[in-house]
Amino acid sequence: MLPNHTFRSIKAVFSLTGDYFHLSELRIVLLGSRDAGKSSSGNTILGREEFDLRTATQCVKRHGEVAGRQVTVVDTPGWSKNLPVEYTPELVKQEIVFSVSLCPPGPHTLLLVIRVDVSFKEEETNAAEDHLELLSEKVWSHTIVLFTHGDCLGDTTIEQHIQREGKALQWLVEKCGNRYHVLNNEKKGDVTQVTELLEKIEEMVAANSGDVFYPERDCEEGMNWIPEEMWEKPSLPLKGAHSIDPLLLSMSGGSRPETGYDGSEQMSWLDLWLNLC
Ligand SMILES: Nc1nc2c(ncn2[C@@H]2O[C@H](COP(=O)(O)OP(=O)(O)OP(=O)(O)O)[C@@H](O)[C@H]2O)c(=O)[nH]1
Ligand SMILES: [Mg+2]
Repeated sequence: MLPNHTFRSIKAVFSLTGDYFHLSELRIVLLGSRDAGKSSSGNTILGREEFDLRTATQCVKRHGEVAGRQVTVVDTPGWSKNLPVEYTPELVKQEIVFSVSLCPPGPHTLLLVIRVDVSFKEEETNAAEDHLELLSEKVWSHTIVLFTHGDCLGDTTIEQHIQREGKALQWLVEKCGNRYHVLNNEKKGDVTQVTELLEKIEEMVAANSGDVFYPERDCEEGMNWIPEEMWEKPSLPLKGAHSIDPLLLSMSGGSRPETGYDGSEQMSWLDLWLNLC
């Protein structure tokens, strides 16, 4: 049996298209404050109206083929833009933590969604930091800042915007390894903005040696509600084995039809081998 981290590295299989390596499968979690543009960004990434723009109280998972990749996007409920994490309802915090388990064996990236048309200062930065760290401090190496409302930038470049917003936003962008991207969700037909984002994600995955994000057990108290079994899943799940999601679904006391999750994402040794070849 391979250790977990080896499995996760192998799972990030790169294929060669032209002179660029890309992942055949990408798993993305969208996080951010309320109204930041998370659902709109999910729609832009998938190229269709998959996410309802009405505020959701639960995670929603959708899937599609985008630029030759199988892309899974998990949308999450947002926090209050400038309020400390203590003010966020317990259920919202649980959904944030739950989001990463919706795309086993873990998302390739977490996109921290921030709009460029409203100011983002220290309070907003603190709120983003605290909410992301519900998922452990490891989260930063897998996070990309996704700026929305790119159409509001006008002639200003994103670099100028980050500079003008000040130290707090600069600190946050640096914390994310200076990884950022801008989307104009009003221009859904602009496929280039999406493929560029996917390439940035792939670059980050490569820099992380193919590792996907999976929080460690010893992280923030926010993770404590996750059942034992989730942490003790086999390092190489075999086809037909129970996925962690039905378990979590039963924990949450009901079905989540909107997640569209059918538990069929386990990977067999054969899948693994074929992907490697
Ligand atoms: N002009 C412009 N409007 C945008 C853009 N992205 C999102 N919006 C608008 O911003 C508003 C909020 O977008 P949503 O995608 O619903 O934001 P959200 O983060 O999912 O919001 P909650 O689910 O309520 O937390 C909507 O009215 C969108 O149409 C963008 O790039 N440009
Ligand atoms: Mg939304």
